[in-house]
This record gives sequence, C-alpha cells and structure tokens, in this order.
Amino acid sequence: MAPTPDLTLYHAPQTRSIRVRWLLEEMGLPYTLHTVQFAARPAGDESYALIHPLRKVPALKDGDEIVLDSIAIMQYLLGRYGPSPLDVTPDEADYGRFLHWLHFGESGMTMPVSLLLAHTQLLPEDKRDANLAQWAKYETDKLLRFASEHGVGDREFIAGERITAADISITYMFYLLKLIRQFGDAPENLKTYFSRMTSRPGWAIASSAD
Ligand SMILES: N[C@@H](CCC(=O)N[C@@H](CS)C(=O)NCC(=O)O)C(=O)O
Repeated sequence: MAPTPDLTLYHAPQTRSIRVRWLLEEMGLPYTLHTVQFAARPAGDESYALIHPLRKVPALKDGDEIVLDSIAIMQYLLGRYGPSPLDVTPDEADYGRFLHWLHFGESGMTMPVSLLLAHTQLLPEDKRDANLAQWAKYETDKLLRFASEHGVGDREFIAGERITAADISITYMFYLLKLIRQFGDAPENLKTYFSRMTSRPGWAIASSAD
C-alpha cells in the first residue's frame, strides 16, 4: 500500500526550496509550507537547527523522517510517492540523461554560480574579488553553453517528452542567475526554455513571495 504523505516543506522564497515546492505542486501532493526567515543568516531561528543542523533551506519533514538537499528531496518524493511522470525510470531510454541533468542543475552548476553570487552581490564590497568574479562568470557561461548545446538544444524538455525533475533542477539555476542579473546574455534557446518552464502554474505557486 502507498504510504500516506505527512509533508512539511521548510521553505524560503527565491531559494532552492522552490524546486521542492514546484515538484510537490506538479505531483499534486498535499503539504504544509513552513516559511523560514532568510533575511539574516543562518536561516531560521535556533529551533530550526533541529530540522536542518546547517540551517539551510530546503528541508522536508515526512512524518518523523527529515530529508535535506533539494535534489535528494526530489528523488525521495518521486521514489516514495511515485510512480510519477516527473520521474524517469531505469527502463526508459532517457534515464541516464535524466540523472545527469537532474544533478547538473545543482552539483554541476553550484560552485561557479555561488562564487559569482558571492563576489558580485553577497559579500560586502571590500571583500569581493573581481578576478574570482570574472573567473566564475567565465565558468558559468561555459556551463550555460554546454546546457544550450548538449542539453536543451531544440528540445521542449531536457529529458524525455514531458516535464521531469531534471527540468525543475536546471530551471531553478537559471532563475538564480536571472535574480543576480547574470542570465541576460545566456544562449537564446535557454531563455526560451526558461520562459516556457516558468509559464507553468506550478512554477507560479512555487516562486510566489510567500
Ligand atoms: N545543495 C543544497 C544547498 C542548500 C543551500 O545552500 N541553500 C541555501 C538557499 S538556496 C541556503 O540555505 N543558504 C543559507 C546559508 O548557507 O546559510 C540543496 O540543494 O538543498
């Protein structure tokens, strides 16, 4: 028998918890949203450390179980509450491709994008390193070209013929780049893909200000 979900998403607007919220919306799963304060760091109050010892978002609580890290949480939801069309299963042709782009959105892109964010916006101006920012921009652009030429191409979705968690993963990274004004010179097919993905009702809910 399928387990009954008892889901609380620890979320902050504009952060990686958007991925999880978007997936929950696309899967039609019921969840409680717990908004974590994100204006000051670390995120949340001291009690939040009982949920996420690093005081980051997202975190997902399912009954007594806590799952951390946005990609792992998405895999957890697909595995526990699937089967879902948002997943690509090992018997499907695009399984390897799905796994690659699912993880590329986070593990492939986070390092240069975080450096770019830190050294153009997050750090106080006197702590920013212009050379590091320039290198991070170079690396980020290289990854965007890779995603453009070897990922999105002229496809509607990054893996398979339907939206999957891999689309959710990379769309969030493009959104983050847009937030920090580093997506304006992205390849045109990525911009078109981003507009298409973010026109979905699930995105509108997941990316809302609450
Ligand atoms: N790999 C983790 C990254 C989590 C993460 O760094 N979240 C950011 C928000 S997008 C955060 O909470 N930052 C606050 C901090 O690092 O103190 C994931 O995908 O969930």
